[in-house]
Amino acid sequence: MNKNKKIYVPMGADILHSGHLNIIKTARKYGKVIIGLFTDSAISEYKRLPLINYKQRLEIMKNIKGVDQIVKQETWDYTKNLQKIKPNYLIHGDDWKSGIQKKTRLKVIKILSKWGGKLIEVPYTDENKIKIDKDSISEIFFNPNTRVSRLKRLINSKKIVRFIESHNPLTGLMIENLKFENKDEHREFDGIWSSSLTDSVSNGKPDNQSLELTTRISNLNNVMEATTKPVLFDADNGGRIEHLQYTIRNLERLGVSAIAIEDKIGLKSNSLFKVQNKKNHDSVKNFCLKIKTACNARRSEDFLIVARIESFILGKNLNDALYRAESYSKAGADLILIHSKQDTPKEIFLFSKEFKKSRFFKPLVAVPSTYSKVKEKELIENGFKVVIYANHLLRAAYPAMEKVALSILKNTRSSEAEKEIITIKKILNMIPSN
Ligand code: SPV
Ligand code: MG
Repeated sequence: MNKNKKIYVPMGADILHSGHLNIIKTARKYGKVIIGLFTDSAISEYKRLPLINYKQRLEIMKNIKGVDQIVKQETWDYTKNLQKIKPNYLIHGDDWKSGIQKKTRLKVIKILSKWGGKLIEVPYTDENKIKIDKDSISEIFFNPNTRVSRLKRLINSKKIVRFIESHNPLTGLMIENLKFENKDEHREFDGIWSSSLTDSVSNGKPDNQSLELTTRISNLNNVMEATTKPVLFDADNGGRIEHLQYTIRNLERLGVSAIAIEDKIGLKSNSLFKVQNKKNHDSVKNFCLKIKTACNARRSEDFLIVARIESFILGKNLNDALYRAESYSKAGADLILIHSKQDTPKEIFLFSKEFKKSRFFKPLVAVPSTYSKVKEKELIENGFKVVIYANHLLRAAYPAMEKVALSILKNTRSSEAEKEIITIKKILNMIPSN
């Protein structure tokens, strides 16, 4: 080993296996091993958040034989670290010759060549071949406590955290596994929105709390069981303040990551209805008390309280919304959901522009149901950290089912509908143990 030579080894090292150790062993033969340990944010740019957080991974790495130094690798672009360290070699698995990382590879070769550095590629170790049983590993890591914390970790790691509604375990499973990938991007839903609207409607009830909280939580339990992603629970106005602590504890025990409570009182009606009763706006004082009660009830600081402002929904102005945002933030809210039923994001962007100036600023949540043309990039640019697609799966399912049912009525058989529906085998295969 030549200690004057520097070897850069980028690594996520979430679950260490013999593949990682082989790379380190190979690197040692060439010289001093410098691990570029990916941060949670770097990993979540392209992959799911690691099971083990950066701090823990760092601690493990420090104790691996043959590792001389560890540096933070904050993006998938190695340029900054390479230019600083000027390693003689970079070692990487040979799996990046195609796919998302192909461009990075070419860039690495070019940068290294500036000081005569070389890329060494070792055969990639397929985790499946070394019998890593991801399910049993997940079981160790996905206990309700670690699940609760994942939303906070995502918020700290990602530019935007993407939620979509799920109203039953099967939709939850779909959200769990769905991915979009092209040559330089990877996208998936980060979490599940447990919507009062879609829960109520899919149970044949209006969105006015006639579907009781206990029933919603008990249904949610089944969604929690089938999934691992963070859940944000829509608790309407949180119910009676005296009951709120029990709701919070119940949710936390299930592994839910956050509760959204809205500043409305009286008989609840859905926020997207045209006609709203201004009198149904809670007082700032009372709602702050609710937030404080919620904060005091939680066992873990990682369980997040989302305060939802209904000022724009109820026809109030920007000043009202801003005053509430600052007050709710001071009361302890972790995130502010600013709701709107306009068809453009104009009013919420005016709000975020002003709120960003406040020293009580908290990350913002958007629910672009009516202003659906807005792109996530614009939300990011305007200070939003969470986006919720609040009702889309239920709205997608209903017309599809109606079309098939109508086709059966029309044709007095189901054959014509076959092309519209998935096979029984596929639907059964959605359930992991099948
Ligand atoms: C829900 O999905 O239940 C919501 C969002 O609370 S909204 O329907 O816009 O009120
Ligand atoms: Mg709701």
